[in-house]
Amino acid sequence: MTAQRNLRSLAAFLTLCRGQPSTPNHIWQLALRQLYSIRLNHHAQTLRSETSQPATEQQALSAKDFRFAIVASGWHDSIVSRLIAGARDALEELLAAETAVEIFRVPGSFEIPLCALKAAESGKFDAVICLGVIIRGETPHFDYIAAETARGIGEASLKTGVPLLFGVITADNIDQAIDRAGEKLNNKGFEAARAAVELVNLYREVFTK
Ligand code: DLZ
Repeated sequence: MTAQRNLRSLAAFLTLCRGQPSTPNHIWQLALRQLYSIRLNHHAQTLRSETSQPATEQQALSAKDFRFAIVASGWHDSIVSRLIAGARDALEELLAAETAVEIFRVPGSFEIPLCALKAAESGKFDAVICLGVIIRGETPHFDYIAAETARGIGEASLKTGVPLLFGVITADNIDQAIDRAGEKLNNKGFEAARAAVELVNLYREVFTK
């Protein structure tokens, strides 16, 4: 709407200039600058609307016939439970069978990588969705746990060739963590599960003989 209004006022201005015997150079420059800024605004608006949803949002995505493991930690259980629910919602929405999803609970996020590695190595799952909540405390503990959890999950994925999804919230405080365990794409569990489905489809499509 703003771009349209700007464009209208620029058009009115140019019409006015056309009626003048000679329009000074700097006025034309002003008009050109205005036109350029309208173009930039329009471009930014388009980019914003394109990036607000993952590209796959527009594609037909299906979790049918795939199997998923969810590895979830026990610390901050009320928030982790929301991540599990979010992941289940996404998988159900994408038509995964209830029996195609297995949940494994570990004590804390630090324990996620090994369990995820074992699940991936079992050959029973097409993807492993890792869920946890790590909240910054007053000691450097947070940094060690967060770094090791991320590193371990990434390493297990590369080692096994199975997609392992990082649905672990690392937050400065409990409110930040709750914000990331909301509805649909505001829920890291939902987001990770959708990404899992996206990946298994991609790998089956592209890398299967
Ligand atoms: C010890 C600990 C701390 C301080 N904070 C968290 C946390 O915010 N989130 C989490 O998932 N786990 C935490 N843990 C537990 C560790 O992950 C791990 O379970 C223990 O250090 C035992 O190995």
